[in-house]
Amino acid sequence: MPELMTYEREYGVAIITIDSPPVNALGHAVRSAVVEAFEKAAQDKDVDAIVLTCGGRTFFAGADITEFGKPMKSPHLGEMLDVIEASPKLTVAAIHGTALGGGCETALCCNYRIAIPSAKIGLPEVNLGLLPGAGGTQRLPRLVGVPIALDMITSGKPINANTALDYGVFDKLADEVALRADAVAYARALVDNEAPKVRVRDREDKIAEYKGNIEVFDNFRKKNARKFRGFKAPENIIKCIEAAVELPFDESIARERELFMELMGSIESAAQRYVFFAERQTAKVPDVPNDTPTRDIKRVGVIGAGTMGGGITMNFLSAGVPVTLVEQTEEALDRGVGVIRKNYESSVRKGRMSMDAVETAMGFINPTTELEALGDADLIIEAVFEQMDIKKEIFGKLGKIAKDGAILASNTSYLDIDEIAASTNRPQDVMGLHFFSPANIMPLLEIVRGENTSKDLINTAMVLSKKIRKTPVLSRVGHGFIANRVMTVRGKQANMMALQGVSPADIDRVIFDYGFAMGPFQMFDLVGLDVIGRDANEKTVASELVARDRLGQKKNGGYYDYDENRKATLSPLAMDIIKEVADEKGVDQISADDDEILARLLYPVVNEGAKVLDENIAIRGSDIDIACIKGYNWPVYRGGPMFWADTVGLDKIVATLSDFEKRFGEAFTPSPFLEKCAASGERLSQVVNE
Ligand code: 3H9
Repeated sequence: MPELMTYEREYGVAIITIDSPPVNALGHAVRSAVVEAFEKAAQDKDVDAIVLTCGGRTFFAGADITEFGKPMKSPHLGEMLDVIEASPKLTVAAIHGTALGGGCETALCCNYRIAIPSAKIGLPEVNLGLLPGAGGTQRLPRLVGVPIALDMITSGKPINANTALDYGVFDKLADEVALRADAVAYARALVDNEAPKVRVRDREDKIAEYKGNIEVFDNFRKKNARKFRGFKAPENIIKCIEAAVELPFDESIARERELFMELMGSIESAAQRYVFFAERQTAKVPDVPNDTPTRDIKRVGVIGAGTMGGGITMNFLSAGVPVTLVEQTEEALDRGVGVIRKNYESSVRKGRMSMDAVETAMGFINPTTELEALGDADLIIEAVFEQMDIKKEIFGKLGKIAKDGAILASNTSYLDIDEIAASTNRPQDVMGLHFFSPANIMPLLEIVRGENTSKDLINTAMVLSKKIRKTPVLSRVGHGFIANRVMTVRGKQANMMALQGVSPADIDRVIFDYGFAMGPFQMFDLVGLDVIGRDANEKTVASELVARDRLGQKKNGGYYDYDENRKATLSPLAMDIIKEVADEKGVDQISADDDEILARLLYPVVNEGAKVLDENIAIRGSDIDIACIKGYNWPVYRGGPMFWADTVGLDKIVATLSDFEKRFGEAFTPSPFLEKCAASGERLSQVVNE
């Protein structure tokens, strides 16, 4: 372990270096060390200025999140910052890596900031359901003005060094490899030139013009209403910046504290902090340590240029990995490649990508109708129809075509990876890589581990997922794996309730109000009823709608009719069909209020999650949450189904499920594992299958 704090002196400048791996989080030991060092420098008569810097990979990445929720030990972050700000010697923060949250706030308490060109700075607390609670909402607007501060703090996105220099957050850029020397020289020069000891808190020039300007805040609220829906932190952040403009510093910082504490006690923030750590857990597999060897993936093959195959391909092209894309016919291939280009070009229109980058990405694609062209691929991902016999045939051929050591993966959503693996001569090289639609956008990647999948495949997939910017979640083989399996029950219950006479519009509204972007019927219409209803062997509302050429948004509407602006109204025809199907099946008509609608839709998801844990399909309860958040946009401030269930109370969920079981049948029978957790007080979000 490096020394936590070193104190050196050069040219009359004290250099305080903190080195607390991995990210120099401002935990109690670090705060104490900083205070001690600043007090020492204050007394040090050979010192005129102080450089505060960090060792390791980054400047302070923020408060230590693991301390949240526990009693805070003095010196608190605010106390530490007071010591820095009150320093009798001129102070310079020397920044590399990412100065985030409390790290940014620390830098803002120094008189000057110097950073290397690769450094970033920002206030990402909003992503934890919090606000910068150590003066960030008060000092940043004083440097950058109100509009930029509103954007930066409510988005949580860090800015790069050049932008920070432009905005006046950084005062100077250092040489990329000479931060320490440049910082010392800068501090020395500032002292020699009698530069003022600027305290950001005293500056008013960037905020004065916003005094009494309510509009700038209200317009910002209106513009972002959709984005902020359900989250508590953005509104509190806006209030803090209003206070920064309207109140004297000492009063507004007290207001910041109050609004910070309010968030700290909220379930929303607890959920988002849980998600932060849960996301970092998913790549950890108990019997596959991080030092397990990985296979080199230099070239990828994708079989199938349809919606999924195309989306999967884009992930690799964007990461600069060449892809051989295989289709059966030239027409299908041209169509697939055309869609990929169109998707990229739409990113250009949205300003997210340059045309040059599109051409670079497209240059990595090698379209072909020859399966044999996959002979040099290190990883082959099959993304064809969900039919076992077709998949087996392909994997049988791949066993002969693929080079030794190539990974053979299926993007199947439901099928048995072990059965697919058995059709090759190398089951140890077979795994599932399950992407979520649209595959170029949705961040979840389920890594499916078959009975014989070798461990290095799993580690390779974990590493690869980072490269293509996906969040990996490991699943054992089981119908629907994790995310689809637990979420399918929600769709089933939505259909059942509609047949019982509950309006699809009410069901969608309840789910929207819970925090999802849309309800199940809106989603069915968006995905396409032909896709949803394809596998149905029985008469369903969706299949009846399709029979009347109503495919959803893409053709004639579905559950809803859509006007030219895509504004939806519930379709009278769909309602007639629902009634017709319900009558034919003899479904009793039963009304439900909003609470019951929510419970009937989401408690079965919790129950299914408990089964997934019990069957060892998922390693952790938190992995299920991440799968639902990243694959189905489960609202992050609810923490996912398992965390949410813990906040509702497992006792209550079991009792409600038992009641539903009596009224509606075995679809609601509580899983014995859920009952066990409810009885023992174990939290689903904390379950780990070792
Ligand atoms: C705050 O500052 C509040 C204040 O305003 C007010 C207070 C009064 N604490 O992500 P990585 C761990 S709120 C504790 O894999 P990367 C992380 O869990 C804070 N631990 O690396 C992981 O542990 P493990 C505002 C932390 O290189 C390891 O470090 N700041 C913290 O991909 C490596 O992390 C933030 O929200 C922390 N603050 O990314 C920044 N941060 O190895 C949050 C990380 O055991 N952090 N860890 O799994 C990040 O965004 C990224 O970690 C960072 C590095 C960009 C820094």
